[in-house]
Amino acid sequence: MTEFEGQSVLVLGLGVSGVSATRFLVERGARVTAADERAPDAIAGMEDLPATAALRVGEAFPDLDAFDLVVPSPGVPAARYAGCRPPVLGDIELCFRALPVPIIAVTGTNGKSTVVKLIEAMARGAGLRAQAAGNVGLPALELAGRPLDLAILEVSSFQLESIEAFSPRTGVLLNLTPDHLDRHGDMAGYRAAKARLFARQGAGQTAIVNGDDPLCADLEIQSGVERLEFRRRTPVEAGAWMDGANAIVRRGGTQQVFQLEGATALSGQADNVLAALLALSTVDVELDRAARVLAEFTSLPHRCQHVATIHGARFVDDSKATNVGAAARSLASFEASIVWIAGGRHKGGDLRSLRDAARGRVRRALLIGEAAGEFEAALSDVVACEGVEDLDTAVARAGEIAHDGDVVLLAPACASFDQFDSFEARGRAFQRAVHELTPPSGESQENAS
Ligand code: UMA
Repeated sequence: MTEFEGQSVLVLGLGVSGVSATRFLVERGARVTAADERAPDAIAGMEDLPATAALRVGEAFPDLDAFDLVVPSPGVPAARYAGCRPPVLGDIELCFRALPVPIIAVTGTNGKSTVVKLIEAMARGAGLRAQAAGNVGLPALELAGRPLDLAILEVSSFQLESIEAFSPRTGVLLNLTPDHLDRHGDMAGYRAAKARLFARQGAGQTAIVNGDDPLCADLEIQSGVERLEFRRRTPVEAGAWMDGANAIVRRGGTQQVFQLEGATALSGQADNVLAALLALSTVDVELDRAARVLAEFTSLPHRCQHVATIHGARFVDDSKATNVGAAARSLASFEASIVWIAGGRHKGGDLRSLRDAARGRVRRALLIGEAAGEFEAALSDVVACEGVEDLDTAVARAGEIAHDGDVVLLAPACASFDQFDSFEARGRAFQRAVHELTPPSGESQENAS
């Protein structure tokens, strides 16, 4: 007998999470109605639904008050179920209740997927049965019933709207810059949604925040919860920071040093590495063994991904930096002088806020796409700007002007849709163009993907 046995449950939305929630609930004896407002032929997972689920597709959602429980998909705005009679529990909440293993939950505006995959790889490297899920793609409820030692959940602000008792063993907040404001109203609403990650934590649990980001560092942490922070360059009392190429982790009076020299693919990702190391320091794992994985971990595609070194210049694909905050972080993460490729379709966000990260670091900004003129207007007094025709031309131009030791960084601060179908397509085009640049004899284009 499960807590769902005989309950009448309404699942809202039949994307991957709704389909997985429907299966989970039916298997536990619930009477499930699965609803989606799209036409049935537009819904990819229909054939994966259990035959016993009642379907309401291609029409408005039924009356929520007629059910015992409502399970919304992340893409269904909270306003659609606010104030309804039955309890509302999203898949992260259901997963939390179903999993008997420690959960590390990671949120933030940028870097979430990289960090959960990094933690997963490191934990596995240290011998744990670890699995990443949630916003990263695999719905959280797919973890239920799996033989696991550790679950790592990427949780979005959307998913945090439909939790109740969710309190991860370790919560990680990476950073906060404007995103999804159409759904959360303003930055305060977005931050409040993210803050729910820590709201139900208690003794024996840990909250990890980015100490360099005031919007994260100032968040209230429950009393009795261990608070750790990571900072790019500043030593902290409890947490982690970088000292040259070494990551230092200080927790509970002891300090460990991890040499990251070999982790070239992760250069530019200090925050992500520090957050992952800190998160793993809170669970039962040999941290030294886990950290060895850092030398082999390849960044996720198009997220600060090292593509090649040509004439001593490193070419880095951060096509996923589709907003101003992500691009600023990307720029600030390199010490070297940068030839920066930016532009595309501006999604909003003040381009002038890139000035601090660009000043003194960017040797030349090569500007593409619809927003090229806006970038020039916002930045030309702090960096040398040059409008170029398209991404191929930008890469060729970067190949001409980049010096030994430079980084050629694609961090567009824009959506790709004026020129490409997706940020992935833009990243692939960048990588193709880089591989077409001829390396000098004896120099390899390593780490190509
Ligand atoms: N729907 C309605 N009515 C509505 C809204 C949606 O019927 O008012 C229906 C749509 O017709 C559609 C379904 O709901 O069929 C879509 O649900 P969904 O958008 O929640 O999509 P899923 O496929 O379940 O994917 C969700 C996450 N999507 C969103 O948060 C928008 C995925 O994150 C996540 O990987 C997946 O669950 C597994 O947990 C994607 C994402 O874009 C990658 N996330 C945002 C981000 O990273 O910025 C937050």
